[in-house]
Amino acid sequence: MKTSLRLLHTADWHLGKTLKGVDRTPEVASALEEVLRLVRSERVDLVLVSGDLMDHPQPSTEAEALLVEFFLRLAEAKVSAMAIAGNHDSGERMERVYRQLLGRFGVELRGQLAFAHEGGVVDRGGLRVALVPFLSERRLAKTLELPPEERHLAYAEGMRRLLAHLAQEGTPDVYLAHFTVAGARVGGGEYVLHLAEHYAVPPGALPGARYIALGHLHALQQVAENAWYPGSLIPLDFGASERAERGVVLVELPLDRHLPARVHPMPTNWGKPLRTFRVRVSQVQESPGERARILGEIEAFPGWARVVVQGPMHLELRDTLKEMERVLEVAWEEEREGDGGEAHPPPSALEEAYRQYLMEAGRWEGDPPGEELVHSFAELRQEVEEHEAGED
Ligand SMILES: [Mn+2]
Repeated sequence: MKTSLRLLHTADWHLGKTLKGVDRTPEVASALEEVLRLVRSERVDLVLVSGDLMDHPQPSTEAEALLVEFFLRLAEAKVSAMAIAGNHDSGERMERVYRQLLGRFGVELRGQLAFAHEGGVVDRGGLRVALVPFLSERRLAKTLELPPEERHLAYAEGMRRLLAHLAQEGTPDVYLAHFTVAGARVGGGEYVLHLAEHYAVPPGALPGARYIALGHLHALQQVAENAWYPGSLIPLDFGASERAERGVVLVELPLDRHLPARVHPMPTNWGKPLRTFRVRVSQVQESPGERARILGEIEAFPGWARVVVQGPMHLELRDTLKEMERVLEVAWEEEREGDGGEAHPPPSALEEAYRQYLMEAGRWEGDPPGEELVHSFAELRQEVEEHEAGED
């Protein structure tokens, strides 16, 4: 006799992702095959996808085809699924196209936030699940109908109210949500904008559900007693992604509500690994043997590589590296006296670049102070992006 439900929690697929011109979609597709294999071998009843199914609001046809195929194959296997939009997805597309279409096959998708009485909490054979797609700060203020004087209410407080509101008629068993929990580790590839401190929700603001299935941060981790991120399906970007642990989370939810959920994080190594190699020009020039050893090591690496070279520009070395099929980027750094050899990571978003500009221009301390300017800049950019995406 069945005594518990078996849930498989995944997130941040980023279908359609390209890295330095290389389409990663085939790697995500293989990872999704592995997910389907796990669904069978682990006898999963319900699959939860916590946002960022797509990398881009206007995804490639291949990305869309894979998304549809995945859910149809689950439906054929008579496995239920629920998913929400993340900040990379077009909430409107998910709501108006995929929800309509895949809803016919028993898949519950939400692109736009709904309160409990509007369908924001679904009941599947007694299991109540709250579906909380990504909300920008601006939309959160609008959704909660905050008066202008409260618009600057922190994101954390807004989310706390929202999550609590969804629990008005009894706390749902499970939440699906896409946001940053304060204090969590990033896994690489997230937008800096949406990771800024004012977007983080403290663990104390999370509801007392039996399980909270989070998406947004790309590293596998537990952030509260009942809340987990599975991380992205594949390593998405150079930097933190190279080392972060990723995977899926298998959750056994006893039918007896008084029993706690049993959570099994399952680390995976899907997708090609990413690695940054650091090379000094002086090292390469030392001897032909040393040069062959270094280049051989890069060539033998089975994933995608970035090479950071330190020292004076060396055209022949640069061209040799650029011709290697798996080397996606060659970056040059001036060698500095007493430099520990750490490359400064490139600014990963416009906000980072703007922050750096303010510091360099000596405008960090001032009126208004730097962080406030960056915040306004981020809001403005977000407004433009949302407008372009046809939201509102
Ligand atoms: Mn993501």
